[in-house]
Amino acid sequence: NGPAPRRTTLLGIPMDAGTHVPGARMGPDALRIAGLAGLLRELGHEVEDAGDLSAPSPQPVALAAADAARCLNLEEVAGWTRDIHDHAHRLAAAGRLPIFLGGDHALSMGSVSGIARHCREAGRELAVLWIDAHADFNTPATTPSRNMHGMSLAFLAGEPSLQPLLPDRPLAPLTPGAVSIIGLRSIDTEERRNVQARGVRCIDMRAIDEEGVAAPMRAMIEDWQRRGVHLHVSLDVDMLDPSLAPGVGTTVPGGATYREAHLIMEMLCDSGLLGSLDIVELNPFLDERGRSARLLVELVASLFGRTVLDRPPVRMRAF
Ligand code: Z70
Ligand code: MN
Ligand code: MN
Ligand code: MN
Repeated sequence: NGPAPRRTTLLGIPMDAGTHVPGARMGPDALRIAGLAGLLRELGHEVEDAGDLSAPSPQPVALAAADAARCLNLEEVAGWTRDIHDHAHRLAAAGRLPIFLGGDHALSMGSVSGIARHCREAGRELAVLWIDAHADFNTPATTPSRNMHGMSLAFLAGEPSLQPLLPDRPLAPLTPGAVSIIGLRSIDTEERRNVQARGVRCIDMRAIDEEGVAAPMRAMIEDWQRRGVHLHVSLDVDMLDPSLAPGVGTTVPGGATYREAHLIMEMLCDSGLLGSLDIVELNPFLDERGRSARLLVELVASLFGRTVLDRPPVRMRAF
């Protein structure tokens, strides 16, 4: 009695232009070698592997000069963002459940904006769950690193200085109520101001220590179900504790345990709301014998319906 079969499409995005640490471009193949497609099929889902996007040519971006100087590989990231956006929009419009295999977290500027455009056309509300040690809410003016993977959520929330990344595409900036971050434990001083000023819902590690993941997840899921959203999950590997998932460029101690991570995935599966997924920041060059890639694939299995035992149908509260 697993979840309904889904029509999934794997899209590899071998980019690491969003960070100064190279290696995430190897992520898509590591996830394939760890058995992602076979596992989804075993769980009863249809899987189409659309292969990898090829690296786009750098594209001009009309950012203010001072801002442009604060963005590493800006033209490359712009090229990726526009290409990914178009693919994401097309896949969602075709009724697929896209799984974007990263690649660094800057790819979500394209994936989420493309999904948001589809949702707006389809009259669906979009909610985004950002599973991450970081908030990725820096702007060119606040970034301490110039790495654009630390700006992706700010862009998606409508940060004005970054909007020229995606010209000529109907933009649907995410409202604060549409974004939730879980796993947060590393935030820069000015980035914190950006997050708090926007009123984004944050479940940080302090909250997880005090309440676990089940209670806050249940509250969010009930809210999303009431609103009937398309849920986009953006899974940054560094949310996990580095002892479990060392294959990532920016490890932060004190991350989620194996069981917390699986429970989040199981609850998301039971919600029936998942509409699209990013798996980002896996850096196979830094991994230990493929264990981070394998753990990610196990987590995706939980997200797509693997359970220990059959469970009675989830009865969600009636509204
Ligand atoms: C820091 C910055 C970041 C991911 C690191 C780190 C950002 N706030 N994001 N790893 N996924 O440089 O902006
Ligand atoms: Mn293309
Ligand atoms: Mn991130
Ligand atoms: Mn992160």
